[in-house]
This record gives sequence, C-alpha cells and structure tokens, in this order.
Amino acid sequence: MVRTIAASMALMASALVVPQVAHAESKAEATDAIPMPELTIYHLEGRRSERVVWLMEELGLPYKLEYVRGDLFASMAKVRSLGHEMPMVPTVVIGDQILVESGAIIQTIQNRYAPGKLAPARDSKFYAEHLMWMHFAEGSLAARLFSDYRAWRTTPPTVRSRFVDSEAVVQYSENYLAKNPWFGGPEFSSADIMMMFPLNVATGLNLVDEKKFPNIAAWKEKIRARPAYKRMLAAARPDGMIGNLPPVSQRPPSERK
Ligand SMILES: N[C@@H](CCC(=O)N[C@@H](CS)C(=O)NCC(=O)O)C(=O)O
Repeated sequence: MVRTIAASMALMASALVVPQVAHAESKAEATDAIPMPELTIYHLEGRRSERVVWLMEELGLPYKLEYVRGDLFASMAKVRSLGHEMPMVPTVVIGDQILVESGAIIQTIQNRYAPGKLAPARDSKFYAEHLMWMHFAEGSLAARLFSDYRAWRTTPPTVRSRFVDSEAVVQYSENYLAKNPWFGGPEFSSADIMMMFPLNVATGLNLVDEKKFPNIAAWKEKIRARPAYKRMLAAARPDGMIGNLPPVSQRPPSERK
C-alpha cells in the first residue's frame, strides 16, 4: 500500500494525540497524591521486602505486614497462598491488585500516594541520578552479586572476570558516595532504600572486602541511625537475620590495592 506523506503525517499526529487525550482525562495530575487503598506487604525477614516496609515507615503511611516470625518457609507459603503466578518477595497487595518487583512497587507508592517525597526535584540532575541508582540496585548490582555468588560457590575463582563483576559494581557505588552523601545526591531518597539490600549482600556474603569501601560503610552507619530504619527493623526483623546464605570462601584477586 502506498501511503502519502500527508496521510502518514496525519497518522503520526493522531498517534501523538491519543496519549495526550488519555492523560488529560486522568483524574489526578502527576503531582497530586491519590488516596491509598489498604496495602499489605508479604514479607520474608531480612529480604527485599524490607525495602517496602522501610519506605512506608519513612513516609508515615499505613500498611499491613504478613509473615510468620522466624519461619521463612511458612512466610513463603503465605505468599504462595495468594495464587499469584510469580511467588516472590516482596509481593504487595494494593487494593485488589497484586504486585511484585520491589523497585516498581516503591515507585508506584511514591508516585501515587506521596508525590515529591523521598525523591529529588524532577528538574534537578539528581532526579535522574536517583532513578539510575534505583534501577542499578536490582538491574546491575544485585544481578552481578548473585551471579558471582552462584558461580564462586560452585567454582572458587582464581582470576578476575573480564566482565563487570561484584567488585566493579560496588566500586561504582563507592565512587558516587565519595562525591555525594546519598544515592540521590544531597538528600536521602528511595534510591538509598533500594541500594541497602544489595550492598549488605555484597559484604555479608563476602563478595567484596568490606574494608576497601569506607564510603559505603559510613553510608550504612547513617542509614542504621535513621528512626524509620529502626522502626522497620523492629517490625520486619525482630529477631535479627535468619536463614543466612553461607558466604563465599574465596574471591578472585582484587583490582584494588
Ligand atoms: N528483583 C526482585 C527480586 C525478588 C526476589 O528474588 N526476592 C527473593 C527474596 S529477597 C525471593 O523472592 N526469593 C524466593 C525465591 O526466589 O523463591 C525484586 O526486587 O523484588
């Protein structure tokens, strides 16, 4: 079929108009807070679901927490009882919708129920940096850490990989903290909430040498002093860490002195 330039432009124009109309009809503007329906967090102690509990504590928003204290398998059975196709933690039920994937859950809660909170101003360069760290936390940092963990547990490494490895992703985080107090720049943000779990994994599983990352160590201290973080620990990890994975016994030679 031959399409004239004018017809193609008309098509492009109508394609552009559709989302604008849909947006204009939306009941709430991007900056309006939407009333929050009941929100339930399905949780495993010491795991990624802590992020959502911590976010709610930072924002002062109400939530229900579902887990069986001291029993990760029983807590996981609660998640499975929801019948969702992807039984992962966190699973969060907001109203009648079941969601997985901690970063998406956090952004949904922030954007709908607490717009502008725990995020840099959208016109600042830190907004983009905070989003970058929010996604780096799972997309690159946790991904590389757990990939190295599985490989190094099976075959203790003797040489450094030529690909980006655990040390490289942790080093990138360390370097940002050399110039910024938080992962969203000058202020604490949801990026810090996303980054804490994988940076604890990095040192807790001995994937990197904790002593070589002083900025990360100092940042963790500041986090541990936050009242909302302490409230999260009291609600979501009352008996400390349980069911720890064994750390790796050997790392590849470090690039760092
Ligand atoms: N990228 C996901 C990862 C979720 C995930 O793997 N959670 C772990 C707990 S920290 C889990 O559900 N483990 C149970 C399993 O894999 O069966 C997120 O950030 O929510």
